[in-house]
Amino acid sequence: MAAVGGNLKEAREAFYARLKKRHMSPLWTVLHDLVSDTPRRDMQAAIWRYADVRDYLMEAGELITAREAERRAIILENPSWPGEARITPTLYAAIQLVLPGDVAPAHRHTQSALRFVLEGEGAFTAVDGERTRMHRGDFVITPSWTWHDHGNETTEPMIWLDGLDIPLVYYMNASFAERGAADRQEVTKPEGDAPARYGSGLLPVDYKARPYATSPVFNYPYEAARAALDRLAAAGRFDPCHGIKQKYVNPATGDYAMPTIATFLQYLPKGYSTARYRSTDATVFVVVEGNGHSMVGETRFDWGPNDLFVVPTWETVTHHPAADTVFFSYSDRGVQEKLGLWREDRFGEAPA
Ligand code: GTQ
Ligand code: FE2
Repeated sequence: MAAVGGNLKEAREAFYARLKKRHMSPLWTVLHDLVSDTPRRDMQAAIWRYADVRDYLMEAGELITAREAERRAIILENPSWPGEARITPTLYAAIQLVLPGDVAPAHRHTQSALRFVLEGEGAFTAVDGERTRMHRGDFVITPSWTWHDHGNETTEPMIWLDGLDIPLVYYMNASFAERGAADRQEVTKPEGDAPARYGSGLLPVDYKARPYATSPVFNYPYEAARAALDRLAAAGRFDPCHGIKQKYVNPATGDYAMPTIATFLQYLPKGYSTARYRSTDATVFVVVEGNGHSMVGETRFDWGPNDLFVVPTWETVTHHPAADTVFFSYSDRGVQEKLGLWREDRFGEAPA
């Protein structure tokens, strides 16, 4: 160092410039950004009000058909990352409109999708040869690389939330997609086959579950899930941070229903304010029932049915329901758990 005398700063800059030309860079200028003491704070909390999003979606319905759009959906982007189709670091959210008579043509891709129905009764999606009719609050899965098309033979629009692992797959650059030869895939199984075969507490005798497989049950109806929450609420044992919170699971493995997206259904009775909580999985919340507000860091979000908000990584959250409330939520928790990365902070509160 003595050799460079008083011009150390200039010598360093010159050195960095020479490194850059050779596609190299000094670790010590970026180490604390790369290996941060706590998760980055570059993601924002945000809320989308349903009435607002719905208006835009109906406008889209006048401007483009489902066939031309392939999927008529409006992406909810985290305000921190415009143009990136990300609502959290790894996950995507959009609101999709399927109008009466629409054909959202068959395609398949390596990205996994969840649907959570916000409005409408009885439109369908077909997944690998089987149709399922969808109702408000149903959680429906399109597994990776399965053919799927959507349609609506009812007289009312259907609107659902699309949750996909698009940013995760993009980051790993593992995207493949194919468009079907026909708009509609061939229906090869009767409606109700999957719930009977896999979703009734019974499995085919020689069924072999693969680790990390997507659940063979591809529609988790709200009615059954809601009834279960009611019974659990009556039994008590509320978690101070979560109230009653259940995860959707693959009945063959006991693991999350989807490999890349963990999904949850949660009940908070009127007046039950939750204790402070944070975790490393940035989470998208959908208000299925109820109204109230949440504090996400210092920000207050007032919410009602079908509003959607996102809680950033490691941001402290509390919920304050003014009526009996049900949340659907999703995050990359399952991925983080498998990689040994997931952490939570309950600020001293014990789980229920
Ligand atoms: O419904 O198949 O929001 O493939 C994004 C990609 C929906 C779908 C999205 C998709 C779909
Ligand atoms: Fe798709």
